[in-house]
Amino acid sequence: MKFLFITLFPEIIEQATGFSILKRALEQGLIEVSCINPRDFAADRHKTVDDVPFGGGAGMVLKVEPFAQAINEAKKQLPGADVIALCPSGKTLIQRKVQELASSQRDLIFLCGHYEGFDERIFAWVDERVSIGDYILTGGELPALVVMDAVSRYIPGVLGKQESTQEESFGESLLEYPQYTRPVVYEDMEVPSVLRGGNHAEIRRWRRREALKATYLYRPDLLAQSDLALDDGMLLLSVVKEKSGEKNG
Ligand code: 4H7
Repeated sequence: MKFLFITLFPEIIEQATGFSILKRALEQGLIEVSCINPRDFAADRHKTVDDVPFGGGAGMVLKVEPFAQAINEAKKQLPGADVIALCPSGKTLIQRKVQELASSQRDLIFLCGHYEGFDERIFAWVDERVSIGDYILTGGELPALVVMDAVSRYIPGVLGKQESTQEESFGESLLEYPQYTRPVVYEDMEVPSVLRGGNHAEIRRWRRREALKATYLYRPDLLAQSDLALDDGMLLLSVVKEKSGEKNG
């Protein structure tokens, strides 16, 4: 899958893709990353990409021509790609959307604004607006990298067998169970004994209960979306009872 970033700061993208799993995926040719800088399409000798807003007001607005030309060039390089603008007015990214973007197999062109917003006319070149959450950032580069990172995990071969997306959080609308490694005791804190015995059915049940417990304690809103089996209901009930016992002595 190919990702093309339209950005005034390609160094941010180059820096962020040089590590760990994404670096390996690039080296293996499972993903490709490139950038187009709208400044290269600026018409004047000062390479101007922004201008004062019509109607007045503080700040500057990103000019439509260099950004539109950058998108046209991007579409020439990646025919059939989706153009996604990262902006606070976009639909909030969720895991389901990540899965959809990955399974569509279409390449992605990310349009990143910085400091200022876009001239509204640029959205005629955009297929969809995506936000990574309800907060304001200085630019769209970090959100675009977040989308690419999340999507890349679903591309076959990007994750090893070890790290697979099969039994993870949010796919199932539950948080993950807690994990431990050596040492068995650290500053009085002990690894739960069930994990050190070899009873795999017992371990599976403990992990399921802990996943339900974590979700109940930290993200109870997720329980409403998760479609639990009867066994899960029983485990959850035992968690709730345990918690109410702790509270009331
Ligand atoms: C596009 C349009 C994404 C990009 C406007 C981008 C948060 C997110 C940006 C803006 C982003 C997100 C212009 C909005 C300047 C803020 C003061 C860059 N912020 N800006 N305004 N949540 N900022 O995904």
